[in-house]
Amino acid sequence: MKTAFRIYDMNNDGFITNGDLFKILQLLVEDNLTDIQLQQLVDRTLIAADKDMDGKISYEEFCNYCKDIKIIEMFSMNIFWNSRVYWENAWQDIKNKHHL
Ligand SMILES: [Ca+2]
Ligand SMILES: [Ca+2]
Repeated sequence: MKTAFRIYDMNNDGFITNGDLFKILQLLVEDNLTDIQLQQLVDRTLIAADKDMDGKISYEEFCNYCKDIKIIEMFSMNIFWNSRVYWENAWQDIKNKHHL
């Protein structure tokens, strides 16, 4: 879980912010989404995960959110980075979840 959180927390400040999420998703989706679509996904994810509404996702919020979306599966395993098929399935889940 901690590892997954660190992957998301690109600048290692202990919180996942809008900027962190944007960067990681940008890496993940490559050219499949425009920046605007990407930003919408980031915003929705933040709103969904940020329970105390301070605009960033703490480790606890991240854990709770992952229980819902199972995103942990793809970020907790390095398999994700090498497996295109695995990612595409996971991405489909995200799209369903967020009604994209
Ligand atoms: Ca951060
Ligand atoms: Ca928060």
